[in-house]
Amino acid sequence: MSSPSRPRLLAALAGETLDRPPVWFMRQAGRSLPEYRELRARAKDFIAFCHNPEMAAEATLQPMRRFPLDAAIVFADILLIPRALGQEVWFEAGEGPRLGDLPPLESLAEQIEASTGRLADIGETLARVRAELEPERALIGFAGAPWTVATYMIEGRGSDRSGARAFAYENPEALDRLLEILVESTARYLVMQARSGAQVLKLFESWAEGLAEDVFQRIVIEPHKALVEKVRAAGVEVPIIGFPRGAGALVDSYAAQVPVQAVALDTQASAAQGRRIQAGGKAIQGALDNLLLRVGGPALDARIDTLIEQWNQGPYIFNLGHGVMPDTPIEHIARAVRRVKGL
Ligand code: 1CP
Repeated sequence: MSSPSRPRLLAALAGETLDRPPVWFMRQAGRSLPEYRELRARAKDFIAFCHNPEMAAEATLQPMRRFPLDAAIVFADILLIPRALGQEVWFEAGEGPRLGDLPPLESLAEQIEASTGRLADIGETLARVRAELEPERALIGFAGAPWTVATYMIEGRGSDRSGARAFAYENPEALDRLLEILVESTARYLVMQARSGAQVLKLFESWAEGLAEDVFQRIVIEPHKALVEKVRAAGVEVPIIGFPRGAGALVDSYAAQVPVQAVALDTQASAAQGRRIQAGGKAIQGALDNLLLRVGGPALDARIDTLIEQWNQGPYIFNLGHGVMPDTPIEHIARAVRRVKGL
């Protein structure tokens, strides 16, 4: 069993089966919380918010005060990397991210070294949060995975990714070069986060769906392997969670090949798929439907119990299959956390 102050999340990531799983939620900070909306209204814009360590630390800690969660995730965004590499990024109110034209790849590459320094504010946020957070609650750092970040850089906005997938077929060498640049800059960013207090790192491959097996191998699995290897080569030993959202049947191949400590599963993952990954020596995380969290009621309670029953025979981290929706009632989040913890 874990010692009283060892974070439960770290025990699960070390491969331990626990009496109950650690619990945290993707997008636990953010628009579902009134205190977040109030804080957000005081920031000049979303990017300035992410780069303000005082405000970002506060946003990170807000859900920790409200709910008995086992982990905090640093308040930042996956699109800070393209901006640090020199591509323009802004957020249109109510519409989501917008990016300027993709700069020439070699000018992006020239910015790799400087990009990590431009992200130092996020390290400062992590240090502030770690200093305030109780020792038994873990702090997670994160980055977007190369392909997911590339889809935004290529398309200039959130999309159905067909433009980025077509680019992968039409310009394979350019895409491979872009992914290589993102592997290098993201590895440095994650190393910086671990050195600043992140005890766990998570790679968000939010748009892994709809990829043919050979393409998935080339643009998801290989870059993830290279990234994890680079982080390890820098001497960083903290556990890493990979989240190939939408990978479907290809999740097994991901779990078998990418040397992460845990695979986060999306809402569609089957019980058997999760158990196979655990049997292969990795922890799993997930996969409550974020829509069910919004709906609440007896169906939510029942699904929470089912997930714990089907997966807590091995190392398991309770979470959603995708982030908390902004209009999720706070009482549902509180109720779900209490139920997982048996309170
Ligand atoms: O106005 C606002 O408040 C902006 C809303 C918002 C928030 C709260 C954005 C814009 N990003 C964030 C924070 C954020 N983003 C966090 C930290 C908060 C937490 O998890 O508690 C994290 C981990 C992310 C990661 C992120 N950003 C992902 C990967 C996770 C996922 O949901 O799949 C992605 C795809 C983004 C891009 C992004 N940033 C913001 C939005 C609205 C989006 C999605 C756009 C789209 O749908 O394409």
